[in-house]
Amino acid sequence: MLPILLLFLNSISLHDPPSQDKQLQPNEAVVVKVKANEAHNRTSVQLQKGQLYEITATGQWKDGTCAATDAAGFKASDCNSPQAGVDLGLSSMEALKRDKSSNWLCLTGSIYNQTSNSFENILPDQQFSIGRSAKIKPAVNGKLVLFANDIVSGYGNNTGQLTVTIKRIQ
Ligand SMILES: [Ca+2]
Repeated sequence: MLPILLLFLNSISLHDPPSQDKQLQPNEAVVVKVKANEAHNRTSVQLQKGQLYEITATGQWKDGTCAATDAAGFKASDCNSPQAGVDLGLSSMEALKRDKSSNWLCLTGSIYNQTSNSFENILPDQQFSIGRSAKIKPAVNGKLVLFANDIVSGYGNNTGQLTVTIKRIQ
């Protein structure tokens, strides 16, 4: 009997999808790494409309030769200052930022209501600013993707990563 049972269990695990997106239970949290140089960091978390989540970030990342910053990001004038000694031309590109209203490299979230794990050149169903911490009640169900706020072509000179906790509160 035992070999047959083992074979049966084995066949079940073989047929599980390799990377199923996860729905969180109340008070359940997951921790993910979010890289500054990736335009779409998959979290494998599936947010549900109407539920309440808290997203918090620790760590630092950098844009080019600008000073390192945390998840709140920085204003172009802080990088372009004489003290910093550099000018990436950020102040002339404010209108091209993926989230125009928040800082450069501010931690930002997107929700994609789709089954595909391809996010390039697809507009999210919802996008929101997070910074160091934010509470989010999604307006749609979907996959949570995180990124450093930058221009679409600006990820190559970013370095570092944040540790981000996604917790369902309600
Ligand atoms: Ca950049």
